[in-house]
Amino acid sequence: MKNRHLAGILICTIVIVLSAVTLILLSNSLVNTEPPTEPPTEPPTEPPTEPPTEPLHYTYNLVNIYPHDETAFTQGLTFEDGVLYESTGLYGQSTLRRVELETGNTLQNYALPSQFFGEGITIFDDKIIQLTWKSNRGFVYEKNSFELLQEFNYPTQGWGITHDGSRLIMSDGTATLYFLDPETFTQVDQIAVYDPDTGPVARLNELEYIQGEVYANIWKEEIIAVINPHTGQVTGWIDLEGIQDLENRDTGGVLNGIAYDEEEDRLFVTGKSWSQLFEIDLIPVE
Ligand SMILES: [Ca+2]
Repeated sequence: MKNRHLAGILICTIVIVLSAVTLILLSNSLVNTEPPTEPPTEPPTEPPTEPPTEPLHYTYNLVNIYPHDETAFTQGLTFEDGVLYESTGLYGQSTLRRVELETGNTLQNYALPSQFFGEGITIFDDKIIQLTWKSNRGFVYEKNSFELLQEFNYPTQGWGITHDGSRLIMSDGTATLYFLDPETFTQVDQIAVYDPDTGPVARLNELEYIQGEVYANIWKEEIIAVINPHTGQVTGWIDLEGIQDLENRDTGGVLNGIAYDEEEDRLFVTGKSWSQLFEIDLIPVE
């Protein structure tokens, strides 16, 4: 009798323990299968788009006139550390040079091999990057010594070049701007430049990145386009009509060369074989 009683107690205990374990497992599984209690998600939002706006129009005021070497067939121009850096074109005459703003004197000069036609330049960190016109060849120099450090290739013609602090921005005479990795020189993006009223804007030439926008000479015109580098839209037109007449002679050379002094907020323009370089202020036109 005693053994049967003990067995009964044992069986009851086992049943109770098993029931408890089952209940715990069940309750856990219930908890685990509950749907996640995340708040309802917002409906997907469209990426921000910038609606086209009418381009602004500018004319100019002359602030200063500086001498410019009229033998310099200007194809690239930029300003850094208080001096101009300039690239000149023509076969057998192409150079990279450092130029004193106030006198126009060439402080340092590097002659390109005669098979290269120099084009745009930009300074990225301590390196000068120079394009050539139809050779698909770019050159990288040490900024101070002009020592040639590297060459690279690109598939298009080379016209203007600037940078936005992280990417090189390049033109090739079409309505396209190309974005290149500054270390590998591979293309990482491109945009089509357009005016919301008139469509594609071709013949983009010498470039300068100024306060978040790309300024581009339009080849053979006394006009600079101000371009949003994210959308390609022209946000402003700078009409420099008459500036070439200030040369008071027919150089045959067109406006080409935009440089910006970021520290003193000065904007410089010149042209191919012009004897002067102009500092200008932009004046909005109603
Ligand atoms: Ca420039």
